[in-house]
Amino acid sequence: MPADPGPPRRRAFIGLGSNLGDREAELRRALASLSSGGDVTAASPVYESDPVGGPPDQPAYLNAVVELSTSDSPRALLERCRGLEAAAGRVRTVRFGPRTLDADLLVVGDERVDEPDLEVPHPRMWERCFVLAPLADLAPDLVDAAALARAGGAVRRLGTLTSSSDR
Ligand code: PH2
Ligand code: MG
Ligand code: MG
Repeated sequence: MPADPGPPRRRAFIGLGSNLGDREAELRRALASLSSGGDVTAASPVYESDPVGGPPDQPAYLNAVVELSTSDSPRALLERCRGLEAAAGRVRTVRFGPRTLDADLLVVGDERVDEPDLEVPHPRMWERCFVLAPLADLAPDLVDAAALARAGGAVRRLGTLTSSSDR
């Protein structure tokens, strides 16, 4: 009998952000931890941007997007995101306040989830160029130039996460 192929793999994207502590190290650690799951296929370049929303006088953010080819459910991916934030010692005080690590599930194939604690695709991703710019690098089929222009705002592209020698 042929082996059960298990649940199908889908293309999923997780957005990472940090504006507290060693921001680049936080993103690097999150990528390494996700990669240990064996289903990461790509990581975008890192982008720096001014904080959108939240209290005034916050440090600038670093953001990146990680691509997976995964059989995990959206709920399982949300749990992985929460695990990354907990490992980064994230403390939740004010909404959109500064954070060592924010890990947001953006897209899981063409699945739609609308639950109190989980919405997929991420409900605000199309308004945020700090999400769309790195996502467009990995998935130009999902984010075209018009979508990027509509998001507005400014991001500065830095180097890649996998190596510091190219910064
Ligand atoms: N995340 C937020 C709120 N504002 N601004 C930038 N530049 N980058 C972020 O990741 C970000 C933000 C809430 O998740
Ligand atoms: Mg977020
Ligand atoms: Mg979040």
